[in-house]
Amino acid sequence: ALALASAPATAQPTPTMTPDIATKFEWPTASYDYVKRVEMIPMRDGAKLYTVMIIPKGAKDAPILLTRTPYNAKRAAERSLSPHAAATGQMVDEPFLADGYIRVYQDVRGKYGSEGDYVLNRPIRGPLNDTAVDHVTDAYDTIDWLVKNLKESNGRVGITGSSYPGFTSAMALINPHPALKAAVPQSPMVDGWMGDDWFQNGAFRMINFDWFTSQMTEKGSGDDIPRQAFDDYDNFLRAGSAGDYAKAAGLDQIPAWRKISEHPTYDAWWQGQALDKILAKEPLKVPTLWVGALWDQEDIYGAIKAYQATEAKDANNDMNFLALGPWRHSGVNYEQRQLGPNLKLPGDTATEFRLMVMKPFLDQHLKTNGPKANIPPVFIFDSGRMGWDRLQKYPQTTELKPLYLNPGLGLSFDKAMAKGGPMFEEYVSDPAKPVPYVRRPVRWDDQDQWRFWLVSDQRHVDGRPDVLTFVTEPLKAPMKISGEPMVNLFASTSGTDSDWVVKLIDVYPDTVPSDPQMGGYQLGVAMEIFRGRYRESFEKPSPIPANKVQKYRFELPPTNHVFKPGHRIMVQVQSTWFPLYDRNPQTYVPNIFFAKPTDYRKATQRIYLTGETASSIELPVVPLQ
Ligand code: PG9
Repeated sequence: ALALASAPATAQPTPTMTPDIATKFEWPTASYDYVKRVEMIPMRDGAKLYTVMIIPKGAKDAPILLTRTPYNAKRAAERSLSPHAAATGQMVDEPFLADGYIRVYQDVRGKYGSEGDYVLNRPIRGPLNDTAVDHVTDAYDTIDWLVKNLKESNGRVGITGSSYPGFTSAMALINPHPALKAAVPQSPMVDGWMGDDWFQNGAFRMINFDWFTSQMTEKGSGDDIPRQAFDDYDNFLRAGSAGDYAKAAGLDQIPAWRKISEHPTYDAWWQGQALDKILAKEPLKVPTLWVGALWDQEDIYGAIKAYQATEAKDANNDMNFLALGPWRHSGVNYEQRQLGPNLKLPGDTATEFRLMVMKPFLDQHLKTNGPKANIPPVFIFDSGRMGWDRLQKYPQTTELKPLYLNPGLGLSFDKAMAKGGPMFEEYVSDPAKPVPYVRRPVRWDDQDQWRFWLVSDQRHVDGRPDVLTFVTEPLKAPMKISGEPMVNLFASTSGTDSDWVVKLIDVYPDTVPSDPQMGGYQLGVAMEIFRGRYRESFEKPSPIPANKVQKYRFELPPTNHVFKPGHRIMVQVQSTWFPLYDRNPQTYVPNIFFAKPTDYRKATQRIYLTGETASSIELPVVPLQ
């Protein structure tokens, strides 16, 4: 006979009009394979920081992996509301939680559940921070609490996270707590003026404005800036200067924007916050694996520069490690099989990295008697060969070989001689019609457009009258570069200020039978902008003398790339990259944030190609392995 389910006997039936929202609700978690513990951890100044701990049930002698984030610790620790630990943390956490690690997420002070004041990129205590606390002390106090209060732990802590959490990971390395045994800062924000989120060589990354409102209009999540038009190219262009755009969007109410707009140059304020400079002072005390991405659209600078700054004092080459993967910003923590609609990778390179390098590295240092990891000092992807290289150092060479921009829009290792005076190519840069950085419409809320724009086909601007394109013949033999190429541009402008954008591009053969959509593809290998007013000093900008040849020397982002036979090498030069960067008015003004509409003027730009003023890109050419 069927047993009929019967309602549990209650003393009184629930009255119909009882409000139906539970007064208190808790998931029954008895069967879960982990415990989630939430604590407000006290810091030395009394502020308490919201901290979530995912503790596998039965954990003992367990390593701890910590992330300190401004992006909502509670949410980070609940990717899914699952009974399984491995599904509740982020994708990157799966193998750690499955292996018994304790995973900890904490809101930085002043954000989401944490008390205290939020200061964007809170500087270390000293001239820029007269409080008793910074991310150094907050990391220290947190680690101290964790090892004293988590009886399941083995007292060994690692710290990791990407971007802002990469920055807080790097901060923990300064006067580290003795229980901090390893760090994996991923795409850390290291120098916001030189090359991470806010500026690149002094050109302002205007596209970031939504970050101010989404992060700093509320303690929790704010919104993006409302848009007039569908295309952000129109929205930013109509606004005028970056300052005008910010004002119209109400950003003057946000202190972080006011501070940034008051510091347009690389002054003591920016220099005092540059983490690579701070980290360079002392040898690393904690084994550190710096992780960067070759196509990082937000923080392409931090990982490589922090690695280079700390490498000098790594006498035995056993504390400081570098990994550069074929990824977008923070892509290391997700799947990376393909970048954008076209560029295919040989598999899920990010998961492969996490399992082959990151996990063994942390296991070695965090597990009790952790097994030695088989990890080279530098693990870097070759973005032409499409495979990993294991290197002893990076860059592989400091000897650079100039590839010259030749008359007739050629590109070769031969310098052209001046015949009857220097030769040049010219274009007119018009701030009223700036070169778009992606094919329009430009949409900040199109996550894929933003995330993968660095690999987008540069044919979308090739042929524009304000973009010069120099190209080699198809290569007969492979050529490998491994290091940071150096731009050596000799240029004049008819204005008194100017931006220079230089892109090193791999042009695929006309036909790629195995992957037809890659036929003729123009893949950016390393691309950078330089604001001309800083050619002599980043601290003290100066007007450019009109129509006089000036030398602009600046580094491109890191490369590790084989240009294959049949491919061609291309260099594109232009003077706007919009609205990723604010427009240079091309007339010298004290602060470009507040340029007036009449300051924006067309300019004739000349790139010099011969003799003493032969422009080139100096390449770190290395033998093929
Ligand atoms: N790139 C972001 C950021 C870091 C630091 C400051 C501001 C923004 C991030 O992804 O966290």
